[in-house]
Amino acid sequence: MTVMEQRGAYRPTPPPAWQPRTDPAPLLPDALPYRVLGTEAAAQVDPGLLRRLYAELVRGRRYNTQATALTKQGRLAVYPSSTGQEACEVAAALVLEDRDWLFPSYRDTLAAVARGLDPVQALTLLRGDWHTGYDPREHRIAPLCTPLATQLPHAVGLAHAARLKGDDVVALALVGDGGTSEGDFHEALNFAAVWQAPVVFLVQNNGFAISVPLAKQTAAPSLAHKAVGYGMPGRLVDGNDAAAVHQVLGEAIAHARAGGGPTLVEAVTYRIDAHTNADDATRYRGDAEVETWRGHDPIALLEHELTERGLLDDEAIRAAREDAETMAADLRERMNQDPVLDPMDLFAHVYAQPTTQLLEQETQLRAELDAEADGPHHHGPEGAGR
Ligand SMILES: Cc1ncc(C[n+]2csc(CCOP(=O)(O)OP(=O)(O)O)c2C)c(N)n1
Repeated sequence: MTVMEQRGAYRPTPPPAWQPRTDPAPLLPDALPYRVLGTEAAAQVDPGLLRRLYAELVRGRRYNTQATALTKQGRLAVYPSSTGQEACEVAAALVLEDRDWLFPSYRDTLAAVARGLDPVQALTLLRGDWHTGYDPREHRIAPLCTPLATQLPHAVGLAHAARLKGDDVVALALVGDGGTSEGDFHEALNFAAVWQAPVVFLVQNNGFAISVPLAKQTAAPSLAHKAVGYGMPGRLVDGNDAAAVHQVLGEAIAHARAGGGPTLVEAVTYRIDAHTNADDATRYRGDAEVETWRGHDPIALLEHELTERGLLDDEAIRAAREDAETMAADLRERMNQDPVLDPMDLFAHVYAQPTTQLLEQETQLRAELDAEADGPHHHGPEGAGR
């Protein structure tokens, strides 16, 4: 037998007990971010929904500029702006049913406001007044999460528990591009897929994790591709196309609700403002890049579609802007009032059973406040202890 004949006779067999698993092909994201506005798909979208999205985008942009202004006036400690990302924020809020849950990060106060949360309550945490500032159960909005990606395992846990209880609830969790490099992202996606939990992950890829550009923190072909390794579908969408984000999230939520399991959606967008008011973005990115993205503005994209098709006239544009001004004036006025706070509230709702350390600190603070109430000169040198 020749060597070639021997080779021909060789039939490799798979390792023992190996079984083919999920076919990765259907899980792969599209090559290009999905678009609706400016395409034929736009004609399929309910004009009422497009107009609603438009009004909310205009309001959302105004909310962002007002909140940023409040940081400059010392009325808000910090504000992570979502200017440029309003399409993701608004679509995420509008696509959910009342019974569903939203799991936001610190950048997503707008999503919470668009879901119905009072704008002042949404900013309580960022003003530094209170732990969360609202009752998460009232609007089914989990606390705004500052530790990156910790909201994701919470979302999976809630979704899985709801399914075990037979409740028709889907959880939508928001996270940034930087957050996808966290261990919590991995654990959340892994368990979500293993349990087929009714949860949808929306990654707002806004280009940066503070000053770190995406290329410096992941080598993945796209963030949507990360889904495939966990065995769930990944979808790539233009994050500035509100109709596209709404559609893709809507499909993912319907899939989850029907028992089809989780989806990872990557929305490609851009953070127009600095990371927060404490960041100087000119130190790590050029004006030209920002200008390019201004040319792909979520409000302009939708306004163009609506006006082209005669679905929005000057009067409707004016009404949307006026409504946004009214919201901003109300926010300004209420945020300019000094909040009445009880420092002892610091200890409320931290643990169901307070720790010994916490109880000690509580006693100490109580004593300091009592001493202060007795007279301002009782605690030694000026400013000591405070
Ligand atoms: C666990 C953890 N590590 C680090 C930080 C500090 N930190 C705050 S925001 C941020 C960048 C996050 O970027 P990304 O996830 O892309 O979200 P974006 O702020 O762009 O919305 C970092 C590193 C944090 N909040 N939590």
